Amino acid sequence: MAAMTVIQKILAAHLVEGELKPGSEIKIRIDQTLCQDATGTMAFLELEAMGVDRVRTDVSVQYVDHNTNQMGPENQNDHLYLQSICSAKGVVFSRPGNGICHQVHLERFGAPGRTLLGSDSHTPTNGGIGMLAIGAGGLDVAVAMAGGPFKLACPRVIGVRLSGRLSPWVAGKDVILKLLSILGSKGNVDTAVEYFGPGVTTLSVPERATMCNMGAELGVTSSLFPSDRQTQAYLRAQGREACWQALLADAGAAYDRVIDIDLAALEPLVACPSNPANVKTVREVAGIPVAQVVIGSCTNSSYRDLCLVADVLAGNVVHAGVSLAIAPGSRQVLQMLSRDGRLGHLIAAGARLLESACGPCIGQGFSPADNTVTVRSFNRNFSGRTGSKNDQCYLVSPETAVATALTGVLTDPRTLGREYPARKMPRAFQVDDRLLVQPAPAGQSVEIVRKETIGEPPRCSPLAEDVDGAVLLKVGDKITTDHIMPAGAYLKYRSNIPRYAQVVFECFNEPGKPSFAQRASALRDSGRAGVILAGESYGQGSSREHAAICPMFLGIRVILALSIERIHAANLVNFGILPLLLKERADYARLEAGDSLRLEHLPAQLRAGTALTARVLRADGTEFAMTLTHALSGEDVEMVLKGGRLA
Ligand code: MIC
Ligand code: SF4
Repeated sequence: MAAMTVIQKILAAHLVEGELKPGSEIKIRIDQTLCQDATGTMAFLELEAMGVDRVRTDVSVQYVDHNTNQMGPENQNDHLYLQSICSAKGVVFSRPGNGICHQVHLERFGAPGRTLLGSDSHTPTNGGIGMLAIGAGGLDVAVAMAGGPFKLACPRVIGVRLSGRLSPWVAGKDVILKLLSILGSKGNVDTAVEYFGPGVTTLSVPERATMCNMGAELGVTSSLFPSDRQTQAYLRAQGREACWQALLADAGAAYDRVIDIDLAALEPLVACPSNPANVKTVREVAGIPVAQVVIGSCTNSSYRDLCLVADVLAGNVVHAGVSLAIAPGSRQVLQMLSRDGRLGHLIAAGARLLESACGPCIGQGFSPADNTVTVRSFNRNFSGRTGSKNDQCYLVSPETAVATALTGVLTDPRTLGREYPARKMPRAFQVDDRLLVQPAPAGQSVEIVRKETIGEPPRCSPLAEDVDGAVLLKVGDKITTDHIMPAGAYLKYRSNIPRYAQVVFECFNEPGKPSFAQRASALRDSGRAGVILAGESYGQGSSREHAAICPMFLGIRVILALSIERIHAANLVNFGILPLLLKERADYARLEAGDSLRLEHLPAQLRAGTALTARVLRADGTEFAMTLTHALSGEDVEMVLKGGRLA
């Protein structure tokens, strides 16, 4: 047998259907699933709609970490529903307060060599311990919970060869920012990243997890580290050594492409507004006045990260011009900071402590003031995601963030002139699983708590034989799911589709004019199909299937784009929206909002191959024909024609 990468080994061990050839469609068995509350409610409503009694995975966990603000009853309505449905269906429920899904999963559940499917795009965080962890829409995760395989394009594997050792004040975050500067945030669909080389052993599990976490910003299917002695030591310290296995790439394993990174040559980096791949050295932008620093999120809120932050803050007070907020990634992290006294340093320094949850990362509080800079240890800085319009959000390591909090200006931490606090991993983490609620035994009846804000997943009608559509909106490249479906203050409407749909594409609405939602529903009610026209890399970012469900609810049936990101494309198909690709930029350029689009004999065209013809009728009465393509499998075609997976 040919030499294999770790990713290929895990795929081979889980292959249910297909051939391990890059680009070809495969189905794999899923060992574990993870859901969070902002996507989980819909996933469980979908599981119920499928009539599934009990999940069939080895482990499924539901976390409450996104919707914890509780401004109004909606959030806790979701929590109560989730806790009861998890008990009934055999799913572990991680109570609010226990921490952010990816961090807690890494601590308490993830295992090398196994597969994890999560209804959150940063699920690959668990690649830090050699797990093949993939983000997907809630419906795909529901299918996996029901025991169904997960369908994906077999990824080509990019090998990132690490050599050397990080210098003081340079962090795992800087490595992934470097990789983002090389690979960019688009064009990496159906690719996976595997780290290897002599530098790997110098990186601790939390650093590895940070790097795998932000692989999501590359748009890759997954990122993964081999499982080695570091992994073993981490799992031992979590009291879980039994799940450890060594997992290394075979000598001579062939990567599709190899990227070399010398850890010793790296310096502190920063992702500038408003894309995670807009990377510069901190030196280049140092000195910008900063009004707010936030340390937390699933990227950088581990015990290791917060020890570093506390040690730097010890004995100091945060700069007078800066508001510093800190959200520990998990209750374990918070308990350990409390036990070792470091929590006291944070409090004394004036840090504003937030609960162990996503919080400001998803616009739940701490929105920055107008025309001020916010510096965050997070993974995304898409425009407006902080909850403030025209925000200026910079993404950095905890090292750079804490240095900045002390000086009040964006600061290269090496210039603090201080000794770098020792980075030692604990021999034993403080394990306390009492906020993990085990499900009721199979067969025991459980009352499902279904308050009135818990809706039903909306169904979609079959696609017509001849689709008569109109382009409602023309948007540019790199449109994220945050553009399509804003979170922030609207996150609490995740279980109420008619309400949430009112803010689809809100960022493109103009004052005094009908909103996108109004225009789309008017078109839908006239019996025509809504069409969105987009450039490259449509649907970047989060896995939220609401970016498909809510447009579908408003009558959007076709997305015409130059390219579409993996998770979003799958979500579109799951909810009956046809993702079509424009062959040429020239076609994108000549189409305008207001144009009519006719797709005749659509089922026959879709079944016949990957190219299809559309007729465009311009507002001025002129007409032209255009060739479009699609990347749908036979199964996808039938599903989208029927109106999606639930149909
Ligand atoms: C995000 O970081 O955007 C989220 C919120 O975690 C999303 C999921 C969601 O929208 O609920 C993600 O990354 O998938
Ligand atoms: Fe939560 Fe932010 Fe991580 Fe998404 S990226 S899971 S919102 S912490």
